[in-house]
Amino acid sequence: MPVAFIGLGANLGERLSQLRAAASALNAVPHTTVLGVSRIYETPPWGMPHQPPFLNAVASIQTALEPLALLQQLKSIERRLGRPEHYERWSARLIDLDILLYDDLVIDEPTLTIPHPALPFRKFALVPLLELANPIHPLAKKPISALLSETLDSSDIVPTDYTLLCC
Ligand code: A4P
Ligand code: MG
Repeated sequence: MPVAFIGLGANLGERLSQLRAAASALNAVPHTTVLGVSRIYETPPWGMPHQPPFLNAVASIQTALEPLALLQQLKSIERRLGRPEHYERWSARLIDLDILLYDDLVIDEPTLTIPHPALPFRKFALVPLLELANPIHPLAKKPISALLSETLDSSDIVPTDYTLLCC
């Protein structure tokens, strides 16, 4: 069954409980099991000045859902956790769920880009992903560890003592 990596982020509201609720909801998605969860990191807002800091984590999942069906499930979890259906892109958020990698698939469609285009540039995604696995990025043709050592992102991301506690 395909393995995917999901980025979780929140910078509004009860960030920790929202991340935990999202991880539990992910484990309840049909035909999907959470295989592992990273530590939770406190991270400065990337590319979004004047916003509160984020909590970020990554979960690995095994899923029989096709990528677009998985994206619909993630959007449904975001809405159930209070994220409005329409919002300004890159605005502060109660919860954000992104598909970072889905096996070694490469998809470039209007509603879905895999691998997530910003993955190589974001320590807050690369570091927790690397806690779980070191897959080859199918476009860069390099492992995540190599992307992390090459990234210019110097942000100070800090592991917390919190865990996702989900599954
Ligand atoms: N979409 C396309 N590809 C994907 C994918 N691989 N995973 C589409 C998920 N969604 C994908 O995303 C907008 C649309 O992108 C979706 O409807 C889907 O069809 P969104 O999550 O609804 O909106 P957004 O999050 O405002 O935009 P975007 O481009 O997803 O932004 P990112 O990449 O999520 O970045 N700094 C820190 N420290 N931590 C963060 O988590 N997050 C962002 C947002 C910026 N800075 C951050 C963080
Ligand atoms: Mg997003």
